[in-house]
Amino acid sequence: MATMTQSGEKESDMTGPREAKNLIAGEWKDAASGARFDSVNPANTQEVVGTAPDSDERDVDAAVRAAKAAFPAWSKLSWVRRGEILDNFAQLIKRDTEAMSRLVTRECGKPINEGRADVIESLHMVQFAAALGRLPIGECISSEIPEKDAYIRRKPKGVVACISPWNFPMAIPLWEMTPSLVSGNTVVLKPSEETPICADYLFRLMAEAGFPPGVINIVHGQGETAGAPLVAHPDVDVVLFTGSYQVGKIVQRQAAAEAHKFVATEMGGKNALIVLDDADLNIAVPAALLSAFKTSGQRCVTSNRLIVDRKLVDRFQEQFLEMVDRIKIGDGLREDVFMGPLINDGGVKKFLHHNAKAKEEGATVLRDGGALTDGDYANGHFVKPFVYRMEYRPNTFCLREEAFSPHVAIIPVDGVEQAVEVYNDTDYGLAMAVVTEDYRKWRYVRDHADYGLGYVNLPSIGAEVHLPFGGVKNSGNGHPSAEGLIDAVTHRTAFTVNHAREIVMAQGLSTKI
Ligand code: UN1
Repeated sequence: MATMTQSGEKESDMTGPREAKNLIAGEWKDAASGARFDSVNPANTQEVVGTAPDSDERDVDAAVRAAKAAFPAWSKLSWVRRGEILDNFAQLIKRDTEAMSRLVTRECGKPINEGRADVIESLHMVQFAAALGRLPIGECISSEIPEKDAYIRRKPKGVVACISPWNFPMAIPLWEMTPSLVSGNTVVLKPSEETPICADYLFRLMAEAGFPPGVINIVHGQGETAGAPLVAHPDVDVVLFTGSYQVGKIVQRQAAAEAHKFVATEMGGKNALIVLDDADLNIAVPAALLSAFKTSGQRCVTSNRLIVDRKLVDRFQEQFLEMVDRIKIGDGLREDVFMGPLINDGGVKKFLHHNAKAKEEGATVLRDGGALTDGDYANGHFVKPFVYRMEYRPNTFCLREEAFSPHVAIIPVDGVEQAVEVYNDTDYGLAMAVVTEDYRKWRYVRDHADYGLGYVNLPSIGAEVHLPFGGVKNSGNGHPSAEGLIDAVTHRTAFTVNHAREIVMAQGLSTKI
């Protein structure tokens, strides 16, 4: 018998394939070409989670036009009113949390606890943006001339194009969309082609929450045929991109073709956990496990490098491997699973390539992670952790390039200064965690390492939405996501009012005519 979820949907509807649609100007639509693509469960690729429109530039153009047409009325509403609609949306996420979490796990493979965390992070982002509707935004400042009042006001920029990845299929689209919406912009989302059904779920809730037609638009499809025309569209004012460095730099170049267009890119990382000689191993070992293997190493804040002081590296290694051997790998819907599958075949190939390179580069392999292909693993993209020890050498591929998989190096170092030197030897600079009891040492790391997100006695994962999320070097172009995006999607405009009966100029400028 079909059971009902809290949202009133039949359980059978939740587990059967769902049909995602584009939402353009308030109407649910197929792609102009009529083509569709499948989204499959990475734990069992024979299970089709749903299908989605394979859109092209015609659909993108219609969505951008709809967003542009909706902008004048939406931007004229008060921040408070827009925040109230976001609050409606937050209530719907609360209602559907469990169904959404299970969908995240089925569509991107993350274990159910991580599916729930993704949905909770989404809820937090919507709550944060809704609250912004009632917080003081902008500034009132004094002028040189007492009779003048000067203000800095935040104005929405217009149409915001959002391009989001599959690894946080609920949270990251909302990092991008909710600061844009509360500040008065309209949006077009092109979600990852790996997780269209999660994005469809979000849009069905947003439509139910009462966003007016054209304010929120979604166009499903592939990067080249739907993402590229969206980035290039002349009526797009802002592009918010979260994804790989390789794609992000193309997006940056494409968006730069138009002077008015602003782009914020959030890209990869080759992050690290630094374990110093005085570290508490009861913190360092679990912090290493969480940093390396949550989401099967597929977070941009994953640590592929464990930089450990030589004085305790052997003890650390022994305890770390003992925990690695206890990791349960499998279908994430099982509550006891710690590591789900990789997202697709390309992810497995990348993992195996990085492992082979590490061997070539002289790694001492401690756990030889390969693909799991038998029994329960036969139809999914499952792999085992790859763990190796390696003495540091500059310009080593496996120590510098992001693997986006459970590929982990233990690198012995001598002291905090060398730890930071090794940490900085990559073109990325996203997340850094250090384990130490000594405030002088963490202060040294704080001031000399390149990162956007720094942690002490914690893993390198687990940022909260009311902080800016972003990195330096090739990890981003300096415009962080989540809280940080308000700066990207609004203009800070200066506005000055004269209350005198005559004109008095700043800088002593004469008004004599
Ligand atoms: C990502 O790594 O791709 O900080 C996003 C975290 C999460 C977001 C990660 N809040 O781990």
